[in-house]
Amino acid sequence: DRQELAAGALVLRRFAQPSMDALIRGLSRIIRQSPFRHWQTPGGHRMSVAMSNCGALGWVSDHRGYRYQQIDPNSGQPWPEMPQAFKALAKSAAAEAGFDGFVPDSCLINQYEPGARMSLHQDKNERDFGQPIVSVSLGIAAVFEFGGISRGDRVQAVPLQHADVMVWGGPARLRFHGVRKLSDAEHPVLGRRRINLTFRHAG
Ligand code: MD3
Ligand code: FE
Repeated sequence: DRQELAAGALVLRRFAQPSMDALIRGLSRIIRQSPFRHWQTPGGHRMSVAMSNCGALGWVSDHRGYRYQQIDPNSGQPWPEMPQAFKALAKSAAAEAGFDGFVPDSCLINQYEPGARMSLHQDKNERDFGQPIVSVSLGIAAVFEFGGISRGDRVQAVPLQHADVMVWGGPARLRFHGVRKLSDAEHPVLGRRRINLTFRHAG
């Protein structure tokens, strides 16, 4: 099941289902090595979403700003290696949207507990906006907000469920987006949370 929200914005419903066991095993290994933590925004606020990363580059935020870096600041070590099953899923989803040869070097792992949200923003910390972004939703359902190229443009509400995958490229790459405050629910495998994997070629 395939839905084009706008030019360059593709939703692939349940696309991650065949890889689910490997994704969950990979996730638990990563989180043992680099546990979820709440970054501070450059303005000094604690983010409601807890984050970790795997792959060569990890997205971090602190009083100095947002950036990608090779070292997990909490451990002083490189981020956990990106599991093969993560790379393979990101690559095949990107190919579905016409981005053959996508090789992610970064996977940001966002954990939303009930009440957590992500306000409307653009992803602008990557070097090459010609590279797509692939995102994978796991756990309880959330409402994704998909806006336009200006902050004030109207937003489309997109319900996202366990195993749904989205690919953002080309004209959609710099559109505003966010996640509505998560309602309380329980997923049989992941419990009372939503996890989102975001694959990028950041370097
Ligand atoms: C649309 N995460 O980490 S993923 C983020 O569900 C982020 O955790 C959300 O936005 C989440 O930056 C949404 C989907 C996504 C990612 C990047 C995009 C949608 C996008 C870039 C451009 C347009
Ligand atoms: Fe984003």
